[in-house]
Amino acid sequence: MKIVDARVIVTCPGRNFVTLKIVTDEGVTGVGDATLNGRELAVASYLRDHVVPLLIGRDPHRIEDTWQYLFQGAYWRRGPVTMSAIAAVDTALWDILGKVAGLPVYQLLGGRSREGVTVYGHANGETVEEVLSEVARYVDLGYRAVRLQCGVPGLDSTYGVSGDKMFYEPARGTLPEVNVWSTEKYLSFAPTLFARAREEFGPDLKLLHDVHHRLTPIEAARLGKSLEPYALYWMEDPVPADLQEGFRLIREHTTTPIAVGEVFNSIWDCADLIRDQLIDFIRTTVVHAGGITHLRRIFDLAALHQVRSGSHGATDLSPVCMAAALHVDISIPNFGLQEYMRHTDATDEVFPHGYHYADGYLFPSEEPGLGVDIDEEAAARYPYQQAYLPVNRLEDGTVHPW
Ligand code: KDG
Ligand code: MG
Repeated sequence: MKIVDARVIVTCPGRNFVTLKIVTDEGVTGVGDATLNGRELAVASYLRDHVVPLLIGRDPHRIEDTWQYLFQGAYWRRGPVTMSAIAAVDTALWDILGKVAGLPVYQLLGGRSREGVTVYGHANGETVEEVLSEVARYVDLGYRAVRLQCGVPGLDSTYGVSGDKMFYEPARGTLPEVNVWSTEKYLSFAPTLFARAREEFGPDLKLLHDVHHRLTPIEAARLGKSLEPYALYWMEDPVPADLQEGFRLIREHTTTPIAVGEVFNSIWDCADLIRDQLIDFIRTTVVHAGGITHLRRIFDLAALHQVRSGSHGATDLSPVCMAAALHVDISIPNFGLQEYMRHTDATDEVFPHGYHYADGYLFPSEEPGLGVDIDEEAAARYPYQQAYLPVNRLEDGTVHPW
């Protein structure tokens, strides 16, 4: 079997997605997500101009060899653009392999380790009351875990808090929006939200919070300590992810579990964090961390060090990524939690998929391969629209330096 074609499809059914579709001489096809929010066309060009020509004529069964060939061969290693492009190829090859074998991809990864994939949703609102009523909505839908984000009194807008419910779209506009940030206001307000949530929903519901990299290590340590009475399942991205040493300081001061990794793109971004047990959850995912092959490598290292997975699953990761993530989640021993932001109806129309949600769990498709595809005719009806992620400024106008 040989690869005869690889198409890069850019579509915007509510938000931009980049998808690679690989076609073989036997007519078997595979899909991979290559979406990098706010920088989509860079990955599309990387694929079209530099990767697709290398794929034509290759044997699609050689997944590991293709991964190494693209990674080592580029010379310029790592980075979100390169790793998203490699991820798309890798994911599409696993999809093809599953179809050839007649098995869902999770069976090729070692089979089921659990019955369903526990997911968390996003409850966000401008006020505590609004957030709590969103949490109640998720609880009614059967969710066992919810991430809470609230507007900070005195600040006009906060990253991660939007009018969108059930899905989440931080990128918009032909220029980045500006959010204003105050660490002092945030730190003094955050515990109030979780005190109320515990009061209202009791001890069993898993409560999560995303700091979006806004704090210094000592500030994050203070936040973690102040949230200890409310037993969070995790505190996410407390400090900028590139400052690995900072996590040691947080760890020395608080028992609030730490999750990080959505902007990581390789095992080298988190090897020290995992080996030194400075984190509890690694949140890398298929599309930004080199595909199923590399994500498995990261999660296997994590398993050796009692670190669990918690893959990123925001709306800007396409249903192709979600489908692939679920095959990994259901099969690995050290699964923790999967983020699940739903997609719009238009996105679901462009990406028909067989995974489904029931009672707090997602279930991967049982079809051969990943169980997801792209409807190219539908995709063509939604042309690319430029959109940027927002920028944070402090109250005096300084661009937030981390
Ligand atoms: O594109 C950026 C989003 O994916 C990010 O803001 C979402 O932090 C996020 C999360 O945890 O889902
Ligand atoms: Mg996050």
